[in-house]
Amino acid sequence: MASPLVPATRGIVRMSGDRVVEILRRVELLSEGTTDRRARRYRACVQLGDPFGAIDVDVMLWPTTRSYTGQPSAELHLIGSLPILDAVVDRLIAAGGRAARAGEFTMRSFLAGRLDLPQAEAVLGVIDAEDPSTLDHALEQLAGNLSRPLQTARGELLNLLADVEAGLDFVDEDIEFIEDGDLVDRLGSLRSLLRQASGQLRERSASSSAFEVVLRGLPNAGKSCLLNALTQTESAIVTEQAGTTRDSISVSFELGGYPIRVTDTAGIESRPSNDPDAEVLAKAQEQAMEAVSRADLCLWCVDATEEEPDDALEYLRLLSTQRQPHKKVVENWGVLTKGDLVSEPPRWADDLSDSVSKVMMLSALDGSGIGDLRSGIVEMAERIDATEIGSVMGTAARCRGSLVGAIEAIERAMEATQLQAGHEIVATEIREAAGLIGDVTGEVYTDDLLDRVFSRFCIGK
Ligand SMILES: Nc1nc2c(ncn2[C@@H]2O[C@H](COP(=O)(O)OP(=O)(O)OP(=O)(O)O)[C@@H](O)[C@H]2O)c(=O)[nH]1
Ligand SMILES: [Mg+2]
Repeated sequence: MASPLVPATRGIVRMSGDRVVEILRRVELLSEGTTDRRARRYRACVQLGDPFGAIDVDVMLWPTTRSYTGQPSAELHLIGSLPILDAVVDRLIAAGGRAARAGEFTMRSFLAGRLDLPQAEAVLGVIDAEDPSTLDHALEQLAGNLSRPLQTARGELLNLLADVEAGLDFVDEDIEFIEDGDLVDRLGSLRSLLRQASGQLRERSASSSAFEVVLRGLPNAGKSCLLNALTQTESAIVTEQAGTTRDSISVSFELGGYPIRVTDTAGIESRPSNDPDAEVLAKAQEQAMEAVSRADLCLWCVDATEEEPDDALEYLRLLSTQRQPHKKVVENWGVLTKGDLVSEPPRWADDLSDSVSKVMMLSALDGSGIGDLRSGIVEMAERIDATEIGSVMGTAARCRGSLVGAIEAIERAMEATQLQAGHEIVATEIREAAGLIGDVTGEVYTDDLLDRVFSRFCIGK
């Protein structure tokens, strides 16, 4: 069954295999004489007996191998009642069908060469997607806009490899199938193509699956200063005046190989509605709240020089009772800012630890504690990544690793050609590069990789 096992208005039963046409005939969803080989959609009726009687079904039939799975297949669209769907599945099984195993549809499609590994993982991404941005990303990947240029590159590498290896067979006769200059040129253009693909991947993973860190706190707590120190940029304006930051500011960078995005927000503040700044301030708070709802990690900044930061502590207490609905893992840490101005943590620091999972003191001015914050962020990104293996984020990281390896192998091949180190070495490097790209497009695959991808599909997908 392709539809989820919850009540819905329409249900879908999907079938694939050599006997689809035969089974449809047996349950009278296809009339005996039909031999049309084109894909088609038609309405028919299935007899389920008591208590359901006859049920209308929209049948979509792909009678030949030109289908998603590369086998004859069909989809039965009908009313979404679970007992009726179960009865239809039982009927099909009685007529010679068998229930699909988890991921079997996508697996068949993959084995038939209809999907490559990034696309198969993208199907998983679509199923797993928890928010619209992950879903968009998965759909984009499914459309194969990464796969096609990589397949072209791999094909071209295999052609080059064939030329180089052919030359090796005739080395005694001094016949060359490809000039060294030509070889270096063609490797060079492949390198540019792969660099472009790798850049695209980096951009994509930075925009949609970056680890999100959000800075919050009262006005003047030192959030903007911390953003600049953490990202080693001058992205945010810092002044002595409370209320400097209005629009949220995001900076993307990499830490320990992870794409991280830090967002600085306006200080927590509200004004009476007759205040001239009330409207812009309310909008700024909305923007900040939106950033918090996307956050993997929220850093609650409290000025360590404050005597009694009651407002900040009260806010944190409230916060500890809230949950972000879209994320599996979210953490809140307390950050005592301006640590260079105090000799020891303030006595209210203990109160903070009731509401957050970690408290740290740092100074954006002298840099103390910033290193610890960075390594804490990397540690958490690693932890999240480990729980999301096989997800879109994992795919992007894995693909990028292989592409970087392929680019390096191509560079070594170019160097070996220029140094006339021998075409055996050049061939080895080209083979390595083609293999690594093959890992990405799924043409070379290992059993455990396949298992990892397909075992996580739900049945019917
Ligand atoms: N000594 C010291 N001063 C700091 C530190 N961090 C920030 N400041 C000062 O604190 C003031 C406020 O810093 P900002 O970073 O603008 O504070 P903010 O939280 O972004 O403030 P708003 O944008 O107004 O909400 C500035 O005068 C900074 O120079 C620090 O680590 N040490
Ligand atoms: Mg600021």
